Amino acid sequence: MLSGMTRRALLLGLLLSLPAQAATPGLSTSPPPSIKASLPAPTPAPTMTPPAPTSSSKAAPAAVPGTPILTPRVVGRFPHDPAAFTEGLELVGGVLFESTGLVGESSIRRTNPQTGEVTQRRAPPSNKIFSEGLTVLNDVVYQLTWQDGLVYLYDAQNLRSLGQLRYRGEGWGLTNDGKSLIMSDGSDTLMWRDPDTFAVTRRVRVVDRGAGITNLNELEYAGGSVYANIWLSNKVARIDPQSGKVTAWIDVTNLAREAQAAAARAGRQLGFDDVPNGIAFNAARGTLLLTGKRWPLTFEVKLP
Ligand SMILES: [Ca+2]
Repeated sequence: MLSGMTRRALLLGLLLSLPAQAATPGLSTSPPPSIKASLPAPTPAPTMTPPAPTSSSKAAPAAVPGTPILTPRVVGRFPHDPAAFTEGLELVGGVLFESTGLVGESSIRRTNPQTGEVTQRRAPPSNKIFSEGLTVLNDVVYQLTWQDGLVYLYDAQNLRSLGQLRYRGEGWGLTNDGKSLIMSDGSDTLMWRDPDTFAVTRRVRVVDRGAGITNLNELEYAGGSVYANIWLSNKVARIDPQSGKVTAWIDVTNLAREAQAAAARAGRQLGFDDVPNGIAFNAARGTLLLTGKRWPLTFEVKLP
């Protein structure tokens, strides 16, 4: 018969042994459930993981809410020239302007947004030019070049040449806020430029929770935000133009998959660089038109 003291000692010994049993080598690498529950939810696709803060995860407590990830709702699908290596897209006055890249294939186009028909097309002055982003301001189309330091100006009504301006560095994406041109060059910085001289008037670094976001590509100014395709990803950043902060990520993985499937049905495969690139705001409908390089479709989407 055990004394009360002995029973308490045995019970205490049993209780003390439980944590030791739980801490077996096989379990020690998994964080306790309470820690897992406090980690951010898994993102829809690997490419949607926002870049980690450069200063290490210690600087980002799990309690800090992440930047919202939005999944667009498709409300329309339209044909898109599967040969178009899209570098710029903008809807003005019912005309969908498109710029396409690659040496020997570059062009500027006026297209029908409903049918995808190219109603007018112009090649750059030299067949060595790689065209990039485009925007339309005050009836003038501005079209960037990748590494030639030239922006071509065209009459938006008929694509008649209006000359050219020069800049330093690479040209990637272009849009405007009604007063200034806004340009990307593959870095994490957006540049505001004077439409008459193309001089830089302002620079803003794009950041998500302190980390610079590089590879900013095709741009669109809509509803007070700048939207940017992130090159070689299924991410579109929604950026506050004042602070440069990413206010949301738009996950276009489903659109990329559907474009890939549509291309496969037509007997071809999209390549690694046939990425989402092309954002045009339809102000009348409050929607965005999204496409990609050599995609057979342009999607009309609403954001949640
Ligand atoms: Ca655009």
